[in-house]
Amino acid sequence: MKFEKKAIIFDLDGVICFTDKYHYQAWKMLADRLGIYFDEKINNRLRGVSRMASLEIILERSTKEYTPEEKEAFAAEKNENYRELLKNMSPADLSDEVKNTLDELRRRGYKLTIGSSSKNTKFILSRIGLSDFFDAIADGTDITRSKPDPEVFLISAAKVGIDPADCAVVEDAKAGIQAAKAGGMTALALFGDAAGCGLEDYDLASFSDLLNIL
Ligand code: B16
Ligand code: MG
Repeated sequence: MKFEKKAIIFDLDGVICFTDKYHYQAWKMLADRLGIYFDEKINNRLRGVSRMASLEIILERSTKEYTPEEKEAFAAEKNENYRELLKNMSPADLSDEVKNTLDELRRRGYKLTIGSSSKNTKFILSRIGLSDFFDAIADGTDITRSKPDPEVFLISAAKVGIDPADCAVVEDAKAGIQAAKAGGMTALALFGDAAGCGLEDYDLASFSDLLNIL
């Protein structure tokens, strides 16, 4: 199968690089401090979900009610833990497969952009040495509605002036696949709960499988 596209929009966490373990550790530190049960299975539900929506999922197991101000403080505390952990990342966290595939896609003339829910997108890209690589970045700082709303992908496409119908989105989260389809884009699922979710246009066997279908 071949997809005729002009731009490829990449999710960041779970597609370009893997920050799951740092999200997990940072949320776990907060949950332990608050005495709330939290495990890797619950963490899987946080993929592609915004920071505040993630906090609400964690607080489902809390016996206490918290005010909006307390919740803001918890989210800020988690983010401080998380950013400290992200300092462990380096260009070694960008695999050769991802880098070589991105380079080849660029050589083939595609616009390459990011569409991530994360407000830490630019920091993560700087840690893995991709600060200046992408043609455009749309992230958690640009949007008011998180995936499965298509806002982040529509902004990313608009930044490079490409019609949504000419964009393919690469996602590891079902919420991201839903967002791509809601935006009128082609949805390519890679790992996570995106793969086999039933809404995707194609299941990628690996990141470099992009070179077979584009
Ligand atoms: P932050 P993506 C998402 O990034 C993560 O998958 C999700 O786990 C996280 O809660 C969300 O970003 C917000 O991240 O707290 O850094 O703003 O997969 O959309 O690249
Ligand atoms: Mg993701």
